[in-house]
Parts: sequence; C-alpha cells; structure tokens
Amino acid sequence: AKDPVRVLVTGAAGQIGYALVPMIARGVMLGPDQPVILHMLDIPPAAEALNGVKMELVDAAFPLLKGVVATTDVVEACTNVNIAVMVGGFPRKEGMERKDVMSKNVSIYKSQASALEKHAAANCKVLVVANPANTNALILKEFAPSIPEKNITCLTRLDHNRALGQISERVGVQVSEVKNVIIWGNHSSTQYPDVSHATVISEGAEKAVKSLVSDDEWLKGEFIKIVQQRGAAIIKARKLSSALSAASSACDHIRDWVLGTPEGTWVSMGVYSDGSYNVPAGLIYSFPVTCRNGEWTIVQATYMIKSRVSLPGLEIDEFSRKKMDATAEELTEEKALAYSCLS
Ligand code: NAX
Repeated sequence: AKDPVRVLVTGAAGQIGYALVPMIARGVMLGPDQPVILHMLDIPPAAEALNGVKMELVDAAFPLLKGVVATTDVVEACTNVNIAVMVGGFPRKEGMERKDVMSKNVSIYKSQASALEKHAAANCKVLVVANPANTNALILKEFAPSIPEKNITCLTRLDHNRALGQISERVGVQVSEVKNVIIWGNHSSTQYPDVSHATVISEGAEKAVKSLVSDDEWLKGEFIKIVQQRGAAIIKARKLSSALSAASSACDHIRDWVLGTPEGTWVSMGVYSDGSYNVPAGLIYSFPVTCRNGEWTIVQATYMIKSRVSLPGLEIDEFSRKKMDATAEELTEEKALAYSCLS
C-alpha cells in the first residue's frame, strides 16, 4: 500500500473547507488508491467549529483517511505536509478599503510562507485559493524563497471549469466533450476567458468552438462577461459565495498537477510568469499549462505556425492581446499595492 500523503487545508472551518475536506478524504484529489492524512488549520475564533469538522470526518469513516490534525497552530499545521491548499484569508467586508484587505492578507501569507518553508516536506506543492489569490500566492513565494517557484500556484481552475460549462450549454454537448479553453491572468473580473483554441467533440469529430458558435459577438462579449461575473451571480443566488465548485476545482487543479493532464489537453493554472506570451515576468498569472511527472509547463507560443503542421503553440490575436495585457496590468498594480503594505 502507498504511504499516506499529508494534505494541509487552511481556513478548513470555512465553507470551502467544509466541501473540500471530504473530497480529499474520498480520494477525489489524489486518487482512489492514495491514503491521506488531513491537516486542518483555522484561527482561534473558529477552533470549536474546526473541531466539529474533525468529528464529522471521523464519523464519515473514510477508508483512505489515515489521520486528522485539527489545529490553530501554524507550525503544527504545516509540519511535513506534501500538499498545501491555502483557503484561509481575510475577506473583504463592506466599506473596507482595498488596501486594508490587502494588508491583512499580506501579513497572513507572509507568516504562513515562513511556516511552510521551515516545516513542510521537501517539494511541497502549494495551491492558493484565498483572494486575492494571485497576489497572495506571490507574497507566499517571496517569503518562502527556498520553496521552488514552480511549486507555488493559485486557483483559476474554477474559472476554467466555468468556461467549459458555458460552452457545453451553448453548443449542446456534454462538458466532458469540451476542452482547451484558457483563463489568462488574474482570478478577478479582469480575467480573460479565451476560446480561440478550444474544441468540442461533436458527432465523433473534434471541432473548433469558433466554428460551432457562429455568433462571434457572443464569444467576445456575453460569454466572457458571464465567466468573469459568475462568482457574483452565485453570491446573488445563494447569498453565499461558491463553495462546492471551488472545492471541486481545487481537487482538479492538484489532481492534474500531480497525476498529469490527458494527452492533447491543457488546463489553466496561476503560475509564476517567466515572461511567456509577453506577460511580465514575476507575476503569478494564469496560463494554459500541461502537467507531467508532477510538473507543469506553460503551453508555448510558437512563431512557426505558418507550416500548418500541428505545433503545440498558440497564436494570439489582437483582441486577445489587449485583454491579456489589461489583466496583467491589474496584477502589476496589485503587486505594487501588496508591496506597499510590507513597509
Ligand atoms: P469562509 O469565510 O467561509 O472561510 C474562510 C476561513 O478562513 C474561515 O474559517 C476563517 O476563520 C479562516 N481564516 C481566516 N484567517 C485565517 C488564517 N490566518 N489562517 C487560517 N485560517 C484563516 O470563506 P470561503 O467561502 O471558504 O472562501 C475562502 C476563500 O476562497 C476566500 O478568500 C474567497 O474569496 C476565496 N475564493 C477563491 C476562489 C478562487 O477561484 N480562487 C473561488 C471561491 C472563493 O471565493
């Protein structure tokens, strides 16, 4: 039998945490043959609720769950973890300035970065879910310099999955028949959901979404808006923000990262930019990636597209370029704001 993998979930007493921990304990994140030990962290005011979640995990008698650590101590929570899913953070409350929210999260991510750096297992993989997700991940990276930058990511898979869902409804195919949408940039309303390279299996053949949805105006307008604003639509309907879909997407993110993406399919992940696609280096920006052997690789642009053989690169048109730059600009501003909170 495999050795258990230790998975940290911060903010585990919150609503995403409540949906996420049973998925992990059932093998949705790491596979049905992978035992896990859950490490759950929250803050002292939530300690009792956290203990209640631990009681329910015991009561659910998950065969793969080999242990549960429920704690308000960051060091205990981070010790020897192989995977860290960072859901805990300070939410924006009505009337609060952006800078105040940023400042709270910068201080949380700075201290949790140090704890992870000192106490997590070597090669620990980190996924930041808490907003502002890209910038929290960047702060975590800056304050955990010994964790390889390749190991620090943020969640845009929910946005990616939302885009797949919208295309599936529009074209009238199962969502599993849609692939290769892209979320570029920030997990915010400036994100760019891009279907330029997306395909659908229809009547047994793979076809470009653009050839099936003749309404280009919808793809360039309504579709983008729906995906960008979906979080707000869920809040309006549920009076609570997305939780089950966020938890499910976090499992998808880690599963594909660890176990690999299917041949010919890419997914969206917020990763440390190396300057690919002329996105400024040094931002955590969502790119199309493929994963193999536990490592992600940005799907690369190619400038040899003329040959028309199927090269893996993606061509970026002017419409896309503008949207990719706008969301990069927002991230550059967020980064500056985060840094101004450090001094
Ligand atoms: P909740 O408020 O239900 O839960 C957050 C939990 O974090 C609470 O239990 C709180 O006590 C805990 N917490 C606060 N500070 C902490 C700290 N320093 N250490 C450990 N735990 C701490 O929020 P929930 O709905 O679960 O959302 C969690 C985060 O995910 C939010 O920041 C939210 O904005 C973000 N989201 C990100 C998404 C994404 O796609 N990247 C989508 C869903 C979600 O909106």
